[in-house]
Amino acid sequence: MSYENAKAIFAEWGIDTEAAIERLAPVAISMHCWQGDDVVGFETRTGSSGGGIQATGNHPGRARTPDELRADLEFSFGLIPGSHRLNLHAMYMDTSDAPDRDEIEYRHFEPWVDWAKEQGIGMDFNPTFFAHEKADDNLTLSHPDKGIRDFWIEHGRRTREIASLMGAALGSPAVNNIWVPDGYKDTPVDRMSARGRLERSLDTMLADAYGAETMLDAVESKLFGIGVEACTVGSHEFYLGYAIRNGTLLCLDMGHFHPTENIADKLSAVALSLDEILLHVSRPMRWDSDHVILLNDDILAMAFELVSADLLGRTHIGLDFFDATISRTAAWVIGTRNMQKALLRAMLAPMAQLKDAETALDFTTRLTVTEELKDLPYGAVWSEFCARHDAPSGQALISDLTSYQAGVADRG
Ligand code: RNT
Ligand code: ZN
Repeated sequence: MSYENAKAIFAEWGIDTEAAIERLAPVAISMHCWQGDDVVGFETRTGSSGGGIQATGNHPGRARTPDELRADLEFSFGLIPGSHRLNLHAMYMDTSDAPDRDEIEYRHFEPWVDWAKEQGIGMDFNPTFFAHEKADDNLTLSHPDKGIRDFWIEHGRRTREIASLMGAALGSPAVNNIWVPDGYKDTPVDRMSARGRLERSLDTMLADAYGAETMLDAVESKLFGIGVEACTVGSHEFYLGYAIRNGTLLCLDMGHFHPTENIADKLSAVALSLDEILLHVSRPMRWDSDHVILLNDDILAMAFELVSADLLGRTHIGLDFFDATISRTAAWVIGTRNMQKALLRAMLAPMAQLKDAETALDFTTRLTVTEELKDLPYGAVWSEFCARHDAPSGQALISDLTSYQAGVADRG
């Protein structure tokens, strides 16, 4: 179907496709660097895997150097309509030095910032509290040993300074997201002390003040992880309270709740108590499996809530998935485009009509409209959006992805 025909069909519903296309364009998605190399990073001095983060698969083409990762990112961003952001983890330093986590400095990340400047994109940042010998017990900021806590506090303090310098250099605040793996495999007897230690470590780590125009702090909760099945110190309740008390962002990762919980439902609830929210959009399958996001009901519900509750202005949309069984660049491109497609669908909904029906307790109309909407020609509007941003869709997208993957398949 042509865009003009689709536009006319949406117009019959009172929906302005041009307005939706304009509204979607400035929504920047923060694409996570770690899909490109299976969360390995570029440190030379650590080889530990503590923290329970694991990618499955050995598909050819894993980026082994910062230059390879940047090349893959440039290619991928080229196939994603609009201008987006790079979300970098501290373990992705680009330097010939070998600083330990408590020794990192801005200069170790400067090549990334220079590259982002060239690309005209913003950056976000993350301390890396895993894949390190001092995280092998799955305890970092809440470790009973003060020396280990101090090591990780220093790491976190440094990432905040680095994020602030990144944000200043790029003219857009960098969200610095804190996720720690801390927890217990078996049932602990003193959860309170562990949570007290985590809180005090965070307080110390966050003591230095940085302007919101350069850096924003976020804290990410989790239900459980591999190796910490019994108790996660930084649970949802812990961080919800922490974020409200301390004015940080709260990061909601879609893989970090019970499998039947509706994460989209949480947005409007936490938004009443928080200024800003960070999302890790992900696709858990039976557990926090971090599959590439599909255009499925969960993502559509999340996008719908962001638009319906008018939260796009205070929600940072980050992605968090990693699959090493498929082309890594295809994973980025497909996942990021799916997030955009979901937002486009939400922006093409007759929101006022639906809200009016609900207010009038006319649930029949609400149901009829939401179901009829599913047959509207979203694909034609999406292709038009892609074309206006010089991004391919359909067969052209597939052939671009396939030929790039063929070019990286011989990486060792
Ligand atoms: C882990 C968290 C965290 C990580 C990244 C790499 O369960 O989701 O966000 O995936 O920091
Ligand atoms: Zn996450």
